[in-house]
Amino acid sequence: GRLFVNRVFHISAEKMFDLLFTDSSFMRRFMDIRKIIGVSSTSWQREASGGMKRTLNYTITINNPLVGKFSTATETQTLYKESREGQYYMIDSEVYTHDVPYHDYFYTQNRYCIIRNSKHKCRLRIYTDVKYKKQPWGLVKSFITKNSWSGLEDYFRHFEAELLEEEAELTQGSGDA
Ligand code: YK8
Repeated sequence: GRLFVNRVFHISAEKMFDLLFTDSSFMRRFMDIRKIIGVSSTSWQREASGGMKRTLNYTITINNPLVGKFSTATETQTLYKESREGQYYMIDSEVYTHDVPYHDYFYTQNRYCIIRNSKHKCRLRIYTDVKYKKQPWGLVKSFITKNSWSGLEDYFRHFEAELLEEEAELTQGSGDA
């Protein structure tokens, strides 16, 4: 896997969770810019295991010439029961892209860790892995992996940049920099 984001933000852990994992205006705006459309989401539901789960469905716009322009996707997010409100949040997200070539072979697993650093700061880590449900032919596998990494890198670089903008807006004039 790869660590795409690893940075301290001048945003509290609680606020970071809200920005990323609720229907926040930040996420709505970001999805808008990425042309992720038709977003529907369940609410967070308690699991028997003690964790929480929610599922998102949406259509992504792809700019990879090898692939069609759109794909529907399903993202299942699990908030681990070890998470502590305001202190530490660990969320695993599994993303299935249903309309890309070889979609029945792979999915993407993103792990988000939000760790309280101080009252107004947290560290955000985003770790990504491409997972295989069945083993494709070697050449196909490297093709999938390569194309997934480039798409993911582009996405998370943009995501980090937008979060930095959000941080700047939130801290503006708050006087506790
Ligand atoms: C989520 C992983 C792979 C996929 C894409 C597939 C190419 C297939 C190549 C063929 C287009 C928002 C990605 C990047 C689409 C976007 C997905 C996003 C960024 C030729 C084999 C969507 C996080 C996420 C997870 C997986 C990403 C896909 O919040 O390359």
